[in-house]
Amino acid sequence: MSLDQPKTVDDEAIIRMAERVETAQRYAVPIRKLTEDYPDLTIADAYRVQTALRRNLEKKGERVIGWKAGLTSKPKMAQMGVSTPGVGFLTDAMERPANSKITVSDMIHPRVEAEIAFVTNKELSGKVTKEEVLAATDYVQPALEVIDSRFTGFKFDLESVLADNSSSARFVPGGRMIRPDALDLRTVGVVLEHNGEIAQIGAGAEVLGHPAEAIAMLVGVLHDMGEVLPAGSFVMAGAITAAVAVKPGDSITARFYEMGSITVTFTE
Ligand code: OOG
Ligand code: MG
Repeated sequence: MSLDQPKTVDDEAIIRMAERVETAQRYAVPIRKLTEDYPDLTIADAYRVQTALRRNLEKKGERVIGWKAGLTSKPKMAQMGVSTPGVGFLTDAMERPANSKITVSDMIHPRVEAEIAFVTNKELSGKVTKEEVLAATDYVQPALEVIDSRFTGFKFDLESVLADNSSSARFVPGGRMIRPDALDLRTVGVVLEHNGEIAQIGAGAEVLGHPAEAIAMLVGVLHDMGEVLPAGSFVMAGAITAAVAVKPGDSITARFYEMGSITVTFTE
């Protein structure tokens, strides 16, 4: 992941792009991919847009409580046609409790993912190994993520999706909180059920070989952005399987081996 590419757009254009993404998010109205208007947008530029969006939301009172890695598994890369992982930020306003009803009318075309989340108890910065991630992990737990691309047709390229905060929309921590050394996270299986039918099946090793590798990747990207991962962060490692589209009336349950399960339902 290299963020030392040349900047192709000035700060004003970055701010305009961040506003476009924020407006699409607020009114749940899709927009064109940013690269249609800024074809030379680099990954570094895309993270500048994401940072501008983060600052705007913070100014409006949202609190960044953690981060997410995305596009870290082959099933996700194949589903989206993007083969490089990325990161996004999570705010308190995106969090929903397990067993809750999640509204969909304030999203464009939501999809659900089953993930393993890490809660840290030490700051992580720079280039770290998966062992260092595990040593800085207080506990791991299951999470559902509801992603919602702000782009028409849920179609994007790497630059556009990173600028769109990696499609972050809602997240639902749940299941059991367990010590990271109590289980081999590579062999934790997950069964994702959609309206009671099995929709996706996978195991933790889909995520860059080990979910902690995704957190190490994320810390490296944060470093390139001039940020660290503070102690007490909630960090999702990325979807283990392909994402499942949901509509009002649907229910989703993710059952994790030894880590419990999470159910949510969706309403208009
Ligand atoms: C990008 C976000 C992917 C994950 O867990 O892989 C993601 C997208 O697919 O819209 O959150
Ligand atoms: Mg995700």
